[in-house]
Amino acid sequence: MLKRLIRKNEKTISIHVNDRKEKAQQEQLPGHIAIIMDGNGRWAKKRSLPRVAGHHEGMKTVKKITRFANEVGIKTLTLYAFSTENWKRPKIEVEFLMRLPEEFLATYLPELIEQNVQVQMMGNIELLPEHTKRAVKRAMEQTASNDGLILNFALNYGSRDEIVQAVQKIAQEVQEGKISADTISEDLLNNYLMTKNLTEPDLLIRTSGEVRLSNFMLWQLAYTEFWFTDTLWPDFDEACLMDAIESYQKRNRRYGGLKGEEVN
Ligand code: V07
Repeated sequence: MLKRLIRKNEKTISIHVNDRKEKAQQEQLPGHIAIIMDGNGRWAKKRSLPRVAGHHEGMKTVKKITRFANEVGIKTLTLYAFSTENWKRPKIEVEFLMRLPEEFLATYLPELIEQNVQVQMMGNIELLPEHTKRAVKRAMEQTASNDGLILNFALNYGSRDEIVQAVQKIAQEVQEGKISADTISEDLLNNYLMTKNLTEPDLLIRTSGEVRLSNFMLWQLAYTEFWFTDTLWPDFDEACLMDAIESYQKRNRRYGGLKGEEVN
């Protein structure tokens, strides 16, 4: 595994990711990490490879980071795999992307089961191709009783879409007399979102140098710490995740238990 070299007092100290992991585990970890996995196309372009080669390499990074997040003791990992906007990409690319969940699960589901990982999805799964739907539903079923890391894929997910769906459902229940309008609260709305069974993300990571949310978890990220890196997703590794976690812990320490709300 990668070592990071630090120059300190004229001495070069190498810190193994495992040491960093153990150190981080002695402090409060981000319970829920959400990642916008950007830069797969750019990674491929740099190598004169087709974009899909970047997506495929990105899938390998998903395995590596899932394994490591579980080892560190992260409780929930949400990964933005396919947005509602991604349908606008060339048909051939969309078709390739829609094969990735199957390929990923064919090679990795046994390990996920063994590692007690629970696979979840958020997004409009029903609109996925039949073969993709079958694979992801099977993975959710087969891991439903696991109580280790929750691996939550955002597939055909858009945050505004999620909020609109929630509002429609609430409006319908008001109309049917099941709830009254004056009981609508943040807590109630939370219960109509696709994340209703999850904690809010503590840490958001976006790779590849872009610094925007791109319609990802707009409601849920209200108090989340953001961490951006220029590293392209296929190049992202355990040491990068430790950078993000350590940065989170440093900020958390600075709050001294006040916890983010003192914005004034
Ligand atoms: C996808 C690889 C990661 C970089 C971002 C785009 C390409 C893993 C999955 C996946 C999804 C559901 C599931 C198991 C695996 C995936 C898509 C794209 C559409 F149950 N990676 N990955 N799905 N990429």
